[in-house]
Order: sequence, then C-alpha cells, then structure tokens
Amino acid sequence: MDDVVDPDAPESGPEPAAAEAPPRSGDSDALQTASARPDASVGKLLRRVGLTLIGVVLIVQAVALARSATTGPTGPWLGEYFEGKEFEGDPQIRYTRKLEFDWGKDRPFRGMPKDKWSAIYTTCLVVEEEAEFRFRLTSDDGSRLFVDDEKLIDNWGPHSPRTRTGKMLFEPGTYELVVEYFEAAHGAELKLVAAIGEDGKHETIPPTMLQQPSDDIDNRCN
Ligand SMILES: [Ca+2]
Repeated sequence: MDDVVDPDAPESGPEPAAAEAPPRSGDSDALQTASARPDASVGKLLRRVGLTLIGVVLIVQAVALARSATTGPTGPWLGEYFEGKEFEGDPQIRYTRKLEFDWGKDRPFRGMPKDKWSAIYTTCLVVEEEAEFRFRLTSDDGSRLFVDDEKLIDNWGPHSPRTRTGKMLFEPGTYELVVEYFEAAHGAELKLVAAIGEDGKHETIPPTMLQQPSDDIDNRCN
C-alpha cells in the first residue's frame, strides 16, 4: 500500500521512491496537489486586486495634489485674494479653516505680493440654538466684518495691529459672514475669534458651525 504513487504529484519521476516518503505522506501530498491550482488563481486574483487598488490610490493622490496646488488646504472659509489694496482684478482662491493669520512681512502665498494686497473671506455660520456672539477682529492693516451684508465691526484704515469688537444675538438659522481685509505695507496679520454665549471665551469659531459658501454670488448661504 505504501508503494502507491500519486499520479498527480509533480516531478515524482520514474522512481517509486516510496522509502523517502514520510509516514502517511500520501494523504497530505494529495491534499496539496488538489489545492495547488485554486491557490495559484486566488493569488493571481489578489495580486490583480492589489495592483488595481494601488493604481486607484495613486490616482486619488495625484488628484488631491493637483487640487492642493491650486486651492491649498480646504475649509469652510472661502478666501479671495486680490493684487492691490482695493479688491482689484480677478482673485486667487484659497480655502481655510479659520481666520488666524500672521504673515509678518511675507506674502500670503507664492504668486501674491508682500505689500498692497487685499482679500475677502466668506463663510456660512449655521446657528442651531439662539446665542450671542461677541466677535473680536484684529488686523494689520484694515479689516471689517459683515453679517448678512450688515457691517458689525469696522477696523478699516491703515494701521498696525489693532482690535475692534462687535456682538450680535443670533436666532437659529444660517448667516453669511464676510471679512474684508487689506494690507498696505510692513507687517500683516488678521485674526477673527468669537465668544459664544454668556460663558464663552474668545476662541476660533468652531469649523463645525461653518459651511463653505455656494458658487451663487447673490445667495452664498441659501
Ligand atoms: Ca501692514
């Protein structure tokens, strides 16, 4: 019985070689031989799936890279940057999570001048429960905050870092916040924080309360 040669065994050669076979090896050999073909095809399939996944990941990364090259990090604040102090020409677009910048004497990003530029930042504030917001707007040079086209803080004009405040009671709803800013020369910075509710401390407006504005210029926060 030990002399039985597995006809499917690869390279078993002409020798019976029963003596070399370990005890009860016949069973396991048969099992291995039977499963060899499915294993190979599964392996091939997995390799194909793996290659496809790598391809997809590479494409996604390439798209993300191309996107970041034009718009930078994403966030609920739409930033429109103009070369010139009075919002002249076509803006360059950058999104950001918060308005807390200290550019120093540098440019906001490559492609913009160090001095004499301006920006308009727009976001949609979503208020779930009635709350008073006490805003604090600091800038060098000028800035001003609008809520639904109404000016709440005026910190305009050429000046070194200066803070102006404004407060407003918000009913539940969605509101458009716009901050206009310009830099004349030397240092440049801009910071908007808010204390929400009676006990709130002045800090970054939570990005979770903000939404990116739509492309509809007449109704950014519909
Ligand atoms: Ca300045």
